[in-house]
Amino acid sequence: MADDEIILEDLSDEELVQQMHDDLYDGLKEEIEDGTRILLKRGWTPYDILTQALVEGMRIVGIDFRDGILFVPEVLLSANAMKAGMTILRPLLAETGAPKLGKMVIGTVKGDIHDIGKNLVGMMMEGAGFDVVDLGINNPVENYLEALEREQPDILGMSALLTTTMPYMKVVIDTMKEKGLRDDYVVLVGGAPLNEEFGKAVGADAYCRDAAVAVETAKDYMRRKHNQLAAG
Ligand code: B12
Repeated sequence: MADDEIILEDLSDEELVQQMHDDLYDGLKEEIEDGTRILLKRGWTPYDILTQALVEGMRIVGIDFRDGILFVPEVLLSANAMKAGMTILRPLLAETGAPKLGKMVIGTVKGDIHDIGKNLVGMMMEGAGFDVVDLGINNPVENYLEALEREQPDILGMSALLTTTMPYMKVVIDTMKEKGLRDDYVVLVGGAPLNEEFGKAVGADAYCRDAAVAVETAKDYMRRKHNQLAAG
């Protein structure tokens, strides 16, 4: 054992979270899995682990990626480590026993392979009681339309992380309009480069900054839908 090897169990919560940021940065999958399990054992909620250890760690990776300190292969390792942590948390988030609120189809748009944020939104929506059908990455408009037809969801969610792919959301929404389908669904959009104004401009019902806002917004729309049905 190297002298400087760190025993995760021996760290305080604060030190462990800090160490997990470093391990995520270094793309250390097993360490992230261990850290996630230790925090769970210490009574942390899956949501706190997600946001404080994993998402915050990825935010730091993002800064150094932007600044040319980290490159794609390294960030891929970080992403894999993050996903390993999310895999442990997913069943716990989905296990809340919340009553079924509705159904969502979600996918990353054509040309874009970023899926961590989309997966996180899917997990949180499941945890809140939505059935989630995940179309994965790089989805052309046909995939969305087929899934809407097949799954008859209440909500369509689209994710984009690149300024070059986010305009594709408008292609999907415009096609839905052409086919007379737009008003049958609540369309939520998200991804780091988007904002409220963009959401409005492409004709989405709402832009959601993060997974927690996505859940609240989705619940809100479902409440309105039920009230309308009750009134009508
Ligand atoms: C990880 C990462 C990668 C990984 C992706 C791995 C994976 N499986 O996802 C890899 C290494 C593959 C990658 C590749 C590339 N990347 Co990249 N990547 C990132 C990075 C560092 C983190 C993204 C992430 O996972 N964040 C963590 C999650 C939790 O946050 P999030 O995605 O924003 O999601 C949250 C919200 O946005 C929201 N949300 C997201 N989706 C949705 C959907 C709905 C419906 C709702 C309601 C909400 C919602 O909720 C989420 C949870 O809270 C970002 C940096 C950044 N600041 O975003 C760059 C970044 C997005 N990448 C960038 C670039 C340039 C690229 C490449 C072009 C690099 C290259 N030269 O090849 C390629 C493009 C590949 C492609 N065609 O898609 C740029 C984009 C710049 C721009 N303006 O367009 C960024 C911003 C980095 C930078 N500053 O330069 N990348």
